[in-house]
Amino acid sequence: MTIQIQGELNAADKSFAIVVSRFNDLITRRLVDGACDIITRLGGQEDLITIVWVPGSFEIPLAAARLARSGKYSAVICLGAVIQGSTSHHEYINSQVASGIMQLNLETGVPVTFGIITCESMEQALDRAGGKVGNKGVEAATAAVEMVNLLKKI
Ligand code: INI
Repeated sequence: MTIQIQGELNAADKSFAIVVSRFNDLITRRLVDGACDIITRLGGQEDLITIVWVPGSFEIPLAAARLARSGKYSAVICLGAVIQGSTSHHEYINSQVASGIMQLNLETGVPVTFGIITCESMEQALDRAGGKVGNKGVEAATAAVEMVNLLKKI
């Protein structure tokens, strides 16, 4: 018989840090709302959620690193919105932020989830911030809850 292990979607008594970019805050505020809403719906407490605002997505990994290493949080949830412009600027931000966040997961052992929308237009971003394609903040927070519980078992 196979052994199958997965993390429960139970956020009770867990503390979460949310790092969120102020750049494109029309979008990122919706991601924060989605993340906080799902954490409390999964049994988490609002007073165990800390929200840290940074200027732009590029600054997310440094703040997330400080939070992950502090030992105060069960998981760190990273939220941002990088919308493609007329130059390749966004590509540098996306690749650096994604690899910075992955590196933090492996170095700290603390789940650091990726809720950064990377898309071509404001319309696509709105679709992913509570519109017709869901909410990346909800996804990233749900993944954080699941990983915290999974890591306790393996
Ligand atoms: N930051 C974002 O979060 N999203 C963007 O779309 C974006 N664009 O397009 O420029 C952006 N730029 C700012 C960047 O994250 C840094 O804050 C800035 O370069 C200072 O380090």
